[in-house]
Amino acid sequence: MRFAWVLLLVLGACAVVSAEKQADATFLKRQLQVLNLLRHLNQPLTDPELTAFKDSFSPLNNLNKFKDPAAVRDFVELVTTGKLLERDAIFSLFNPRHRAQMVALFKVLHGAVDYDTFFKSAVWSRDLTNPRQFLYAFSVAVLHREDCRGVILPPAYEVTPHMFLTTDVVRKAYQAKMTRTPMVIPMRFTGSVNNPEQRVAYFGEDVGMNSHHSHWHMDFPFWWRSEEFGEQKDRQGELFFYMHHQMVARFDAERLSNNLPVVEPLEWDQKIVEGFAPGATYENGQEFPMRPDNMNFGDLPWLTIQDMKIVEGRIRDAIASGFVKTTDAGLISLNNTAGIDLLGGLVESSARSVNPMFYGQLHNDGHVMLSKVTDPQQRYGMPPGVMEHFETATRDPAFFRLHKHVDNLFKMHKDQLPPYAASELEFPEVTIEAVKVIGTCKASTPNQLITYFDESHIDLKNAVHAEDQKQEVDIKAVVSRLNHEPFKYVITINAKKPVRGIVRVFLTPKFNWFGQQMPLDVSRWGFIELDHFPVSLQHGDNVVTRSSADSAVTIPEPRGFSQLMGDVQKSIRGEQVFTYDKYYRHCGFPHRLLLPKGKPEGMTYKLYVVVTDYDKDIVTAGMKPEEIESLPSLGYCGVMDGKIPDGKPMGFPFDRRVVSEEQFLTPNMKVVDLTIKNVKQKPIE
Ligand SMILES: *[C@@H]1O[C@H](CO)[C@@H](O)[C@H](O)[C@H]1NC(C)=O
Ligand SMILES: [Cu+2]
Repeated sequence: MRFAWVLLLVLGACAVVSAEKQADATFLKRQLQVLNLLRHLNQPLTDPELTAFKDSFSPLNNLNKFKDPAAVRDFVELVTTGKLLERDAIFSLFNPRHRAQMVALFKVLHGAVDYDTFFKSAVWSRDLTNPRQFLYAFSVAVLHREDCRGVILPPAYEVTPHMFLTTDVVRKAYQAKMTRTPMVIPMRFTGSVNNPEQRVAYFGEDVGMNSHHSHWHMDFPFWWRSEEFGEQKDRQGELFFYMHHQMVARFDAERLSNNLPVVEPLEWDQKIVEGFAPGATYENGQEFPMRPDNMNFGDLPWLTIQDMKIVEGRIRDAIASGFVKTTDAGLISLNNTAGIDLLGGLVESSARSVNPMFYGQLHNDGHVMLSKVTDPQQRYGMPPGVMEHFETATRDPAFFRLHKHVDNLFKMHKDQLPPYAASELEFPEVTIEAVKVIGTCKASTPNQLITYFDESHIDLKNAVHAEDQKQEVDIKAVVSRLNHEPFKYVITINAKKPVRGIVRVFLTPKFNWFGQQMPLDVSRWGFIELDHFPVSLQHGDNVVTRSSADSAVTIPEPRGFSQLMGDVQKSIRGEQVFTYDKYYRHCGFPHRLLLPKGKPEGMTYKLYVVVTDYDKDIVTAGMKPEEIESLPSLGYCGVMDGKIPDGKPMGFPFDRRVVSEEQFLTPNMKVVDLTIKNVKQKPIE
């Protein structure tokens, strides 16, 4: 459970309020139906209950059960006129036609006035629509419907395994299926030792991280119009900046752990030095294109490199001048803490962009340019590359290069803001006296943490067609993944009077690739946020203990499809209890990846801890600290509705320039060295 607990202090400490509830029969039934709906998504429904819904329900006969009957008619028209994307075509969210159809379906699903209508509409549309187009619309609807809170979507890598697995694994899965032999198939990372980039492939190809990234983009769709769909999406533009900024910082830390220099930003008129061979095949049999080394960007029929440079020039102008031009000839200042949110919307760009005609959609188009780089003029009918899907993009090292390019625009903006004044940094009542990090493994010594690689199984049942879904054999892929020992922070804080604070914890490599220590003003941009949490302090010394598992940026390992199905079925039979959490989030960095790998001989990092004033930072006055605590993955994924409780800019106080390191580090901050050691085997606890 998530809690910060303060020794020496019983009253006023943040207690845990678990948001978990025992599932009733209705919830269990719904959860089961959702799983059945997504099984063998590429094949028509066979489940008798769902097939009966499909045969008996028609949205046109239930128009009074939709908020927007016209939306239902529009989608039905797409179906009846045969305009929908073919089922075996490759759905791309970046393709305007594919997206418009998906939104048309989303409006039907999201606008159903009750759960029953929603679910039956989903069943009705499932076999009419392209499977991944359906999956995306359905998932976003589940994530945004009040009556679906707590419903768990099975991991994307088990619903659409082709998007995550290499071709050889899928082929072996088919062999296993044909011969009805249960099988565990090892999956290797792409590339070979001749390619230094392969040393960090375990990070870019981690299925949990790809899942986090794709869920972020479902929680914060760039096409979301809050006027139409409700939900304001508090600080969506800033989250776009910060979540991707953290992915890049995390990737760089991983590279340094593997003796690779930090990633270079892409430039539109320079070659893309590293190639990438995904070694994967779409469900329809088309191979994901591979990109040889040293390719140049090419003009697409509808978008040139020159267009990209012009749009980026306008964004740079806006940042440098401190003003953004609006469509009605107005100007909005960027010179404030809200500037980053505006800029995030502009750069992505999302439907929140204040002027998409003028500032374009730099980031989205960057994805498309990279996706189509091997066949820019579309002469050879190549399918989209991995960069065109949020669930596959991070496999390609170019993803991080594109995002470093984008991140540098945000840095340019942040560097223009005035550095924080002492009054904004200090918390005069509070002094951090000591910080210690303690691992739970037997071999651990204080301030030394251990990482290792372990194995994870991916259920492949959905990767192969099944004639008879009842007689399935167990087929799994086994992948190697980074993990770390559990640890806790022990922070001694002195308070001059009883106060509430927010503890913010950041990690950064101590040395750069050249082995030099970096000034804080340089290193700060690579800080990885490990956690932030509220704490109640009493007068005098307080020893605050916090478990790594409670991190505000990570989520625990999700349950696999089979396990989830088994748990639900057993609970329906009354053999076990199923609990659910209405705040459950699919978005969140996998907890396993909280720490960078480090080195076998140990690698030195710096841990920065900052305590700020809770009563100044929190903007959700009605919310208690323990309620804030029960919101998972706040740090990178914000909240699904309402306001993000912490009003400080994301990454505070390291998001702005540091003029003098000595003056910057006020007594409410503390830095300690920390070693991360990568060992061959999971250490004994
Ligand atoms: C930005 O605003 C600050 C006050 O918050 C001011 O001191 C500074 O001069 C402004 N910068 C520009 C470029 O206007
Ligand atoms: Cu992204």
